[in-house]
Amino acid sequence: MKFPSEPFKIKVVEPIRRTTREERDRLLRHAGYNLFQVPADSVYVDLLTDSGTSAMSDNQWAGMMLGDESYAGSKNYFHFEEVVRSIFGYQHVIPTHQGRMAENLLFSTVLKPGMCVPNNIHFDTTRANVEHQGAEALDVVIKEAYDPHCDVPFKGNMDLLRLEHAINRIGRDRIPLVMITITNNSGGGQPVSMANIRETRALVNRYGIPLFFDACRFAENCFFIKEREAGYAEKPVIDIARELFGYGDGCTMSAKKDGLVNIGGFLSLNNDQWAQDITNLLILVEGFPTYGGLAGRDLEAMARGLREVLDEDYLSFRIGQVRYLGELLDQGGVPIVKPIGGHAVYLNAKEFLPHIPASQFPAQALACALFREYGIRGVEIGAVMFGKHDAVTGQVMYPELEMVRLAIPRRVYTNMQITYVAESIIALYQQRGMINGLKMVYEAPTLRHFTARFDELVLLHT
Ligand code: P61
Repeated sequence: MKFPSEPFKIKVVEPIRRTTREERDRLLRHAGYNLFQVPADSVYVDLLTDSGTSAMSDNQWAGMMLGDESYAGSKNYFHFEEVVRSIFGYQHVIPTHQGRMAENLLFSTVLKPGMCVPNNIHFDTTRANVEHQGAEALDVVIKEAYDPHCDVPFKGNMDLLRLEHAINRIGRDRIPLVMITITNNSGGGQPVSMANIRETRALVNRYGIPLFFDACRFAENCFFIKEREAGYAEKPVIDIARELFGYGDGCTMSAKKDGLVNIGGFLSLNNDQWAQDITNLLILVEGFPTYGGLAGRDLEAMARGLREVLDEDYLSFRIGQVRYLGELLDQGGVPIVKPIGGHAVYLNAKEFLPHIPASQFPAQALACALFREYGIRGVEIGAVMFGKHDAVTGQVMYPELEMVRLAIPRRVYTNMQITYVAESIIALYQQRGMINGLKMVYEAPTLRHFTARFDELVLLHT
């Protein structure tokens, strides 16, 4: 089958409320045109994120009932540790309540002001946590990643030439680690090839620099390797994952993605000294090392989710469902980023709304219109999330890509709901001329997209 059907049946349902356009219009104005500020129960299909929004399996829920809530030495921790070691292969397993805490613990331990972390593309929390230490977050993805039309199979790859130049320019002593984000969320959910990871390893080895993965969507990345990379078609995805992590020295993980849980994360690594320092900090800010900010039941759900996510029937349905949405949109003429990513379809807002200049936040305007007209919530990944003021001139610097991400929660929506999303976006595309630009009227100093407020520029383009 071109698009595999669901490899599960539904046992519990959550009703969704239908709202009117008038109600959504009112809510949108009240929210300052920021979709993070609208109540979730006014959303019909919520594609804001695939993070923490998965449906857990009956097996995971059963595991929740086996939570051992002992302060120290919970049996769920040992199960979790065993599962993480069996997939990722690193010695130390440090649970955290979610991914950004793993990033915070790692970077506050290994970074000093003036240092630098190269990554294919830092996700916003990763960038913010690096910069919070006074260090530089340097993106060194291949240049094709910035071309929404360039249809190459591993668009998340590191640009090894640029990486080597950066190491020589900055100096090995100022780079405590190199990171690779799999899949590359900010570049369209694009995978990184095993060959590129192997070559990155060989390069950093020459300089004695450790390699870490931002592993949030590792199973999806490994499935793409199986589908697209020569020599991997017959390999089980779990073996691909083991090989991949074998090229690294550690990883940060938000289990809210490929851990198939609603909350949880971890940091796993081999360096004993770093692990000790991180654990000391963990005790200060998260909790005892055998629960790290989570309940025993959460650790059990995570342990089970990490195994389930490697099921290949699940993965082919999962990647297929995202591709199904992307192909419907593409056939309907809607400009999307190619190739279709692992967890999301990205609308190319610059081409969707050519009448709205970059200074009027076309992707934010598109995301708002999609909510107002059809009750669908996506997320802006463009100038609101990544735009910056130059520190010296104060001038606004715009990111190259201006996108609306439609992230598909795992095991949550049926293909009929996905069809509704595609048909709605195609209809919106046909009336795109009526969408107005926005003016930002409030921004916070960091991670501004969560709380920014806008006004609609109603008359400017008519
Ligand atoms: C997402 F609008 N991602 O994609 P935490 N690395 C990577 C991520 O994708 C990621 C984290 C680290 C989210 C949630 C999100 O401004 C936003 O468990 C590649 O969320 O702490 C999270 O993991 C951090 C959405 C996060 C946002 C921040 O939707």
